[in-house]
Amino acid sequence: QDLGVVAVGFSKGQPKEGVDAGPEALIESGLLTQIREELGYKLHGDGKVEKYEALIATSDPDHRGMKNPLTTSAVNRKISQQVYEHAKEGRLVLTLGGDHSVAIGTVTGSAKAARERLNREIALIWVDAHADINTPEVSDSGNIHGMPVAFASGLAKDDNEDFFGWIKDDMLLNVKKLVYIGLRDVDNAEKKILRDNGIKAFSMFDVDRYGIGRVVEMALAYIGTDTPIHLSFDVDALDPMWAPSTGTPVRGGLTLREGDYICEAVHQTGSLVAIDLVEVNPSLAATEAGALETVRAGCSLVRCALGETLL
Ligand code: DIR
Ligand code: MN
Ligand code: MN
Ligand code: MN
Repeated sequence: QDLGVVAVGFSKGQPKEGVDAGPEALIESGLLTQIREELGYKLHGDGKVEKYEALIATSDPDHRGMKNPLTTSAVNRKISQQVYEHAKEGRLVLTLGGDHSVAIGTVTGSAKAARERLNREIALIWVDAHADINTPEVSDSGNIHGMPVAFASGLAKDDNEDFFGWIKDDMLLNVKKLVYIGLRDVDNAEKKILRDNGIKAFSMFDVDRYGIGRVVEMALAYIGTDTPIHLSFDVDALDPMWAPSTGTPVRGGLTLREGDYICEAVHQTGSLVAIDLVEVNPSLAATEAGALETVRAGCSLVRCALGETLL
């Protein structure tokens, strides 16, 4: 199968440096080689990490409380185009982040391609400790990595093309096709957005209550069959025991096996069209071993989503 790879060295959706080095660490540990040689995918894209230097604004003042809004908008506009171009060729698209703001680009790109190529709306499975659905007005932090679902679904919008106004209707995610797994640190304003919009969410409470097998079964049943699936996996969905080297770790998360299981089950549907693996920040762990463990966990998730572990 053909796999489009987009390696995004971007960190300005949040304040901590180093998450832009995530894709390089994943690739250096051999991820793309394994995908090519052991899993047999044909890779498209040059495998180089993009830094989008030409798109970094020299002056980027806050807009509606958002930090680095011009740069984050411009970089995501480019990512959206890159993902769209792979997806419209029928390639499965793998995006390595970078902070989770990059999903504004990935989700809008795959939503547009699925409408054009398959005449379908995508479903989005968002695996994360956080809901990332703040609008600029309700966000406490102003960090755009806490807003990607709002922008990708049209819950947040802006008329100005320089501030995400480039997101047109044919690029939008239908919130009825969104399902969360792993939530445990959701802001009050986000809880209200989830309630008001009837958004399907499985928190860690549900994982404990039903077990990961039934949670994924319910999530996939909610999406329905014959729907292209975009999987956006924030490595902080995993417990810090497995993925300590990330910007906003939250205890009480998924085990590595539970994360891998989600990826395996989504692969098994045969409907996967795009995968994001984000928020691996090799510079944040207390020990070098912690950074290495996080990279290994990220690689494991991606390989599972590509079918490695299924017999
Ligand atoms: C918080 C933290 N909800 C915010 N969000 C994220 O800044 O909006 N941390 N995404 O990873
Ligand atoms: Mn998160
Ligand atoms: Mn929070
Ligand atoms: Mn996230």
